[in-house]
Amino acid sequence: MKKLLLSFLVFIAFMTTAQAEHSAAHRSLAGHLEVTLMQDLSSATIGDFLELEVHIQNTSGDNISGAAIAVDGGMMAHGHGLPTRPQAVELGEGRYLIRGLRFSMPGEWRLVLDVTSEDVQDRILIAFVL
Ligand SMILES: [Cu+2]
Repeated sequence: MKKLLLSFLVFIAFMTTAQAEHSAAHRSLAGHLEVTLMQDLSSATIGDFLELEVHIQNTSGDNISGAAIAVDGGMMAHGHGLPTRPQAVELGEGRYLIRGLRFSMPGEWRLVLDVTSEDVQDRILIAFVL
């Protein structure tokens, strides 16, 4: 019985980890890019500025360097965009820091990242609830 309980707990722990990893990785709309968010946006504090680090790779796992990222988004249900104009800066090795993000109210938000590099142009949609 103890053994059964233990394997059940291991299974739950595995499922939780797998789910957390999955929710952080986003495939771009045209399928060229895999974008990993280094923090969970749904745990953002409403009204506070935050910085979001993202890791951008192609589907072969190569880092995307030298990309320009245009940041947009908003709340579909309320018909408004982001309250700020966030900017992305490149950190190197496929990592970028998005500064100036602020989510002003609870509800369903959408973040849109338009990534343009030498070889690739694609869009990432990130939906989350605050
Ligand atoms: Cu709103």
